[in-house]
Amino acid sequence: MPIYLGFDASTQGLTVTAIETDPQRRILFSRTLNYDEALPHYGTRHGVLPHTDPLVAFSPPMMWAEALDRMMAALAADGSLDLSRIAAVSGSAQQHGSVYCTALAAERLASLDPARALSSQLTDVFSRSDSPIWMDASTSRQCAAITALVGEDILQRVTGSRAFERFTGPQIRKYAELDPEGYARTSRIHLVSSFLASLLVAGDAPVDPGDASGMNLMDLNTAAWAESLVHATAPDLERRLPLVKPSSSVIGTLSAYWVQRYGFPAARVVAWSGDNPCSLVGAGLIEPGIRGVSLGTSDTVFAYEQEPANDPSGSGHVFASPTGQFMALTCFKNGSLARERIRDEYSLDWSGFAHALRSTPPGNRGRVLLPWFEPEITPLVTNGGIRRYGLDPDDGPANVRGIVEAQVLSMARHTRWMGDPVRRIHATGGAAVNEEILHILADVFNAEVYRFEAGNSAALGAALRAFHADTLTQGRPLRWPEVIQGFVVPLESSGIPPNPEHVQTYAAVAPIHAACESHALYGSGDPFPLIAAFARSPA
Ligand code: XUL
Repeated sequence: MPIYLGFDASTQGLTVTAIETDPQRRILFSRTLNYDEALPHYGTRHGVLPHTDPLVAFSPPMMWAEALDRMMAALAADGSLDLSRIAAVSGSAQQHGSVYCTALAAERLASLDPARALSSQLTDVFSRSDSPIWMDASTSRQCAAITALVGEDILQRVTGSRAFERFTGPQIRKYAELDPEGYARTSRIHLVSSFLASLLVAGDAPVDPGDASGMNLMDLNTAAWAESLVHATAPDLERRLPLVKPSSSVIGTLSAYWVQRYGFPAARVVAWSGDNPCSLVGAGLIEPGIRGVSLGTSDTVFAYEQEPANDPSGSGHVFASPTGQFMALTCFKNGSLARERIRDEYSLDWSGFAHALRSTPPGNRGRVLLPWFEPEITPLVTNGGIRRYGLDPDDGPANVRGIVEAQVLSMARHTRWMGDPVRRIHATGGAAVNEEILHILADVFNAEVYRFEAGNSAALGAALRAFHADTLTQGRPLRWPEVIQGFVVPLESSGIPPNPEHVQTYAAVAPIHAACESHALYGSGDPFPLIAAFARSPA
């Protein structure tokens, strides 16, 4: 009876989910380690190192290694899992972040001593001790330089995205420009996913096309590095990049370190991927017409695509899907941390937050709060700061409704390019437990919203990918609907239908929200007459 493990190294913590597929399909175990709480010696806040420049966001790669070591120790110590049944392991990680390794990394990994903690053996493997992560927005200059060399149209057509500040290519260019010596000392640049996979196999892991599509370096059609992009990014880059291998590749087995230190079997390790491609699987998006909405540190909206279809506005992305097709994705940076800021500003807990949503009218009387505490990815906002339109800062409940409505209206408007009428929404991520937020999703998108047992769809998706690859290796491949069956089952209490009256309200509020956004970003027409007209209209 095999067990499959799926890890998810997110911005704020590391989760592991264990599943069994036989005799019954079920989640056996799930645990999360929060970086700030469990590893305070790294000094992170929400998993990110404090920095004076609001555009910069770095995390220590050593912290991710130590978290993995701790989690493997916790799995072994727990006693509820029969480790000997673990057949395959895979993982998911926050996308775009990069880990810079020296030539010593291969040597150190090949000779790990099971008697000593992992982190104490990695002290000289990094050419830089910090990793730029997806929240970093400090590479506008590099994006412009790469775009000038390659052309925006080609960038978007070849890689699925125009140049984005958080994407790995512009980050590598910045490092090569600002610290050419450090860059010269770097012999391998990993993504967070391939770095953690490398630790499991004690070797040099490849990246999968799903995560590699977040780099501005891979040709989406061939799943290989695009030569023109690699050249436009940094000198002599190709030899520093990992191989790109299909998502279902078995890349090795758990190394002697894990076997001898904790008693794991030499289980197959399957290529890791990005959190969004893994969520696509874990949220059951293996057919068109469904939208995934992940309410996490970042809020993302994603969809399965048979063929790549680019966002004409340039703010969305096409990534490769681990199932072999494509995924459309738009990322909103001000997700859960922005909701938390409002919750804290009005001294609420989450149940008080939900109560505020219940006690205020849909549409918020036309008043709008733009939630850009941090510089925003979609729409592009370079100077953070929230904006209120018609909202009294002292009115806590209205501000709570204001932030959630603005987030969801923004999601709906900026993801229309994904095509296919939305039949249903699969909601995942921490905030998906809040039913009031799901009602707003259902009403704004005019689609039924479902929730699932596994709160962390990325970790579940990684475990399901391990299962899929394992059966493939054994010559009895399963189709994806068979892989997810029994795991991606809507919770009984979910299935929130849109309320037709509220759908109409949001159809009327959407242009007001759009006008506020244009006013805040481009100084276009004053939206107050629209707000006043809405407030006067019969309820
Ligand atoms: C996607 C993105 C985020 C990170 C967060 O493009 O930047 O969703 O993957 O984990």
